[in-house]
Amino acid sequence: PLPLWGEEFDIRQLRRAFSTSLSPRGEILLREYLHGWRQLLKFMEALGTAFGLISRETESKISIMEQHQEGPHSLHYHTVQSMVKFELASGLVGFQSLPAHQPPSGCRTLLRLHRALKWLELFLHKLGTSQKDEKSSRMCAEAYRVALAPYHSWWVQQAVALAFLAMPSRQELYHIIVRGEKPAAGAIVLTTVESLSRVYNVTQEVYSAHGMLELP
Ligand code: 1Q0
Repeated sequence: PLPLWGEEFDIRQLRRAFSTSLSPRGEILLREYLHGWRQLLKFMEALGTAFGLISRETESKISIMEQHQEGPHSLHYHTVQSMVKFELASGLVGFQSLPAHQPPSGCRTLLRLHRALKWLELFLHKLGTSQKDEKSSRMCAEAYRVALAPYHSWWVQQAVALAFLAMPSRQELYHIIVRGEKPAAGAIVLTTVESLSRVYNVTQEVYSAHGMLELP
């Protein structure tokens, strides 16, 4: 019933984007990282209007990062590490809230995506190890409670809870995610989880080393 999904979203592209975003020297390449997010956005957009708020919010965060990448300091927005170094040295991180005329910093914006990546990691891990009768909406909600809810207002939490009710079933999700390769479906999902979690862990270390896990 949802033919569009198959043509758009490709989990292998998603995995490739995130695994190539981690350079051999342990740097996170922002271009590839954001490319991975663009893939996820395709997925979300195909889920329909119930997910409009979530995809608009994601789009907005990706765009802010892209503006930094294309701005006058583009060279510094090559990797997560170079961005952190640059914004720290220039006083642009925004440890207290930034004045309204200043665009949101790369660091605080990436932090939002970074937390959401944890949600995805937890959710996909649940999906990849789930039994046939488990509910995807429940897997979503449990991952959300751990990874994102603590950072969201009550209103956002209510809106997200509603969206989860519109989540496709586990079987439909598998259908979109891995189309042809049914026998290995769980394995494909779990390899993706591994790439996501490597990237997540490196980012987490960088942010925690600079006391940047709670930027307003
Ligand atoms: C498809 C379902 C995904 C649901 C994931 C839960 C995320 C809900 C986030 C909703 C946020 C909308 C309202 C705004 C929140 C902001 O306050 C908050 C903080 O930003 P700020 O500037 O106010 O401090 N923003 C965020 O936390 C950013 C959240 C970004 C949302 C990321 C959603 C992750 C989606 C992943 C793709 C789903 C694909 C699932 C299957 C993948 C198959 C391989």
